[in-house]
Formats: sequence, C-alpha cells, structure tokens
Amino acid sequence: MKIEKVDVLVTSPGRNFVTLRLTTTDGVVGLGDATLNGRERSVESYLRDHVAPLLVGREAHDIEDTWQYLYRGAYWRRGPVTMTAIAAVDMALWDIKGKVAGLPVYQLLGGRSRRGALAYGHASGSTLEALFDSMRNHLDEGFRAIRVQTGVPGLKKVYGVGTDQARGQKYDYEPAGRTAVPVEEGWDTGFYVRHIAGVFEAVRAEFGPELPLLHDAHHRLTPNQAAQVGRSLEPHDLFWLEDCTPAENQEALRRVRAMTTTPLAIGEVLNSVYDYQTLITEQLIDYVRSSVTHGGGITAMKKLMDFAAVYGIKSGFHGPTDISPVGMAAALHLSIALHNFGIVEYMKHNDTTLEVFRTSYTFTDGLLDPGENPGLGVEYDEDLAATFPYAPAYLPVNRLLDGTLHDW
Ligand code: GCO
Ligand code: MG
Repeated sequence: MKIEKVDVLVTSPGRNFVTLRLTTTDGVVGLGDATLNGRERSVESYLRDHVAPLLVGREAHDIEDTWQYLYRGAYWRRGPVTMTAIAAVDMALWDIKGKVAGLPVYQLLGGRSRRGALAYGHASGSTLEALFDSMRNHLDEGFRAIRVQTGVPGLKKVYGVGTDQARGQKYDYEPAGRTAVPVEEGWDTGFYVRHIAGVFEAVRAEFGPELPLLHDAHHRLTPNQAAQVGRSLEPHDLFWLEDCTPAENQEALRRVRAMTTTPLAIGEVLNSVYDYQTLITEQLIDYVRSSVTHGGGITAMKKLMDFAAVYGIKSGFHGPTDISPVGMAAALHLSIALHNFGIVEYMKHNDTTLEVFRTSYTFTDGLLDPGENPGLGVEYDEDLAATFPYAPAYLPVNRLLDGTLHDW
C-alpha cells in the first residue's frame, strides 16, 4: 500500500489550521495536524514543496522508516517547522495504519492503560469574581482539574485571561489575533509576583483543598523569580506550575527545582527529545508539556515519554485550540495508552472548528476518551472547510513597561 496523494489544506474554520491529508493506493485516507500558530504558511510550504514529493510512492505502513527518512534525511534537524511537518506525516500514517487494521490508534500503541484521560480546562478572569464565575462554569461542564489565570493590577492585558464580556461562554480565550502585525501587551514581573499567591489563596478558600489547580507563567520569570513564585504557591498545593522560565535553557530549572516543591511542567515550545535531555535525566520537571503536533508526532512522543518514564516523569500534553482536533485526537490515543500519563490540556474547540473536523473523542466526568473508531477517529469536511479561508493571524508580543521586548 503506497502513498499516492498528498494534500496540504490551510483553512480557518474558527481559527487557522494546517491539515495534511495522505491518500493511499488502496484509497485509505490519513489526517495529520501541521498547525504552527502564527507561522502556518512555513509548515505548509515545508510539506508541499519539500516533503510531498518524497512521500508519493513510499510504503504507507513504514512509519518508523518514514520518520527517520524525513528527520535524518533532511540533514537539517529539529526546530518547530521541521518537527511539525514530520509530526503531521507521522500522525497521518498512524491514522492509515489504524484504519487498515480496523483498530483505534491507541490499540496499536499497546492498548488501554486507563478508563479515560484526566483533562484540565482554562478558567480565567480579570478579577477574582470573574475568575470564580469561570471556574464554576468549568466545574458545571464536568472539569475535574482547572488552570487558573487572572488579571494583574497595573497591567491592562495578561496572558491567558479571556475578555470579561465573554464570561460564562465556553470559548473565551484565543491568543492569536487577525491583525497586520502582532498586538503588543505590557508586562511587569514584580506586579505579577506580588499578586499571584493571593489569587491562589482566594481560590483555595472558595473551592477547597482538593480541586487540582494548574497555572501557566508563560516563560516570563527568571530562575530566582520562578523559585520565589514556586515557594509562595506551595501552601496552595498546585498540580503544576507551567513554563516558569524560558524553556530553551534547561539548566535554569536546576535552581527552581532546588528551591521549591511546587511541581513543574515545561515544554510546549520544545520539539525534540534532546530539548529534554537535562530536564529528564536530572529530574528537573514533573510533566512533559510538548504537543504531539509540534514534537514530531506519535512516534517521537512515544519514545520521549518512554525515556521520561524511566525517571518517573509524566505526560501533560499541550492541548490549546491551536492544536487541531486531529492533533488533539493523536494526543488522546497516546494519553490512553501510556503508563506514565499525567493529565492533558483541553481548551475546547469552537463549534465552527468541530463542524469541519468531526471527532469521535468524548469528554465525560472530567475525562477525555479517544473513542473506538479505527485510526485517529477524525474526519475533515473539505467542502465546508473551503468556506473558511485562511487569514494571517499573529500571537501577541510582550514588552516591559519601559518598552523592552520580553517573553510573551
Ligand atoms: C497553553 C499555552 C497556549 C499557548 C498557545 C500559543 O498552555 O495552552 O501556553 O496558550 O500560548 O498555544 O499558540
Ligand atoms: Mg502554556
């Protein structure tokens, strides 16, 4: 069974997505997610101009060999564009293999390790009152673990906080904006550090000690600041503190780790096992945050998680709305199969996205399940998708209040 046709579909049903579709000589169709938020066209070109010509005529069943061919064969290694492109091919091939076998992909990865994958949702509010409302909505929807992000006094717009007008709605936070250039946000780490422990104290007072709470510092702190925040959050027992320092410096986590017992998660901007080598072997983190979409696909993430398992480190795959439902499904098949699963992010796609991508995964009592359809279990409605043309969108950039460019 050879790969016969390669389509790269760039559309905007609800937001921008890049979808790879492989069709075999037997007419089996496999889907892969190749969405790289704000840089969509570069992955599209990588796939269309450089990868598609190599795929036509290859054996569709040879997933490992194709992965190595695209990774080693390019000579130029790693990086978000390359690894997202390889991930899309890898997912599509697993999708095909599952459909041919008549099995959901998780069965090909070793079968089920749990009844469902614990998922966390994104609660936010510019004030405590708005945050509590958002948390109650999440609890009503069935979430059993919640990420908490709030406004910071003195700052106009803060990462992860939806608009209060959208309070009570399900899908109220989308960081990418359809603007000609990125929106600029203002930031002061001191304001944040002085504010954040009080937020969690108030949340614990309102919602009790048991609810798993997560928080994302989005790469903005120095190791010292991260250690300080981690320590100040210890009494409030976080499930994790995410991306406390910029992820590319693995050594930075040594200081944070030595100073705090707050569990640490990192890696949504990382894309290779080598980005984790120090983090894993020195046990500097508790959770791997990469997505299957940006981390080289199911093949690469399974190996990364097996490596992490040796050191007792668990998965917490990235699942924002800029991972398409195809990428989300891939993460769920892997999450159900892995022994060292921790939690999975579930930001929820909007209705338009879910009309174009018909999924078979379900969310019940706080747990996600990939479903029993063969392959990844996602169908793409090409005709409907074509009615939502791609439009460039950018993630914001962040400046300190004196104008210095900072990590967003
Ligand atoms: C998360 C992430 C996202 C990213 C987004 C960028 O934890 O879900 O930090 O909110 O900012 O995926 O494209
Ligand atoms: Mg994050």
